[in-house]
Amino acid sequence: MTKIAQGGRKLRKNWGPSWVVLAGNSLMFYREPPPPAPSPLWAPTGSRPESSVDLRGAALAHGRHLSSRRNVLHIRTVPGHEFLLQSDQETELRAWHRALRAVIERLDRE
Ligand code: I3S
Repeated sequence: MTKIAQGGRKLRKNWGPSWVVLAGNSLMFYREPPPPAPSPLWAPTGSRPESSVDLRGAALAHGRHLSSRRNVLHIRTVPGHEFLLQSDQETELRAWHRALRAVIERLDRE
């Protein structure tokens, strides 16, 4: 994962591994895999995502024009935060694309 814009302002890419959790209307990025909740290890600071975005109104696109990597998905949120997700497994990225599209479409209908 790399963030490429914050509030419409372009950021320098910084690719790194991320644990990505789709929960409700949010997509959350963790540095470490979150322990299964409820867990005594689930301390407030330890469980805080590195970043989290509201998917309402977000746009998804193939990221081929934004990266030389294969299987890249571009996410742009309403406040102008932009992310690239990449997986070596095409099927994994397709699954992410489908899951995110389903949430965004559900939110569009509300
Ligand atoms: O879109 P860019 O600028 O070609 O992205 C590459 C750079 O971020 C590069 O770092 P430097 O800014 O230090 O050159 C990264 O190492 C590359 O991974 C980025 O390109 P890809 O195609 O991997 O997204």
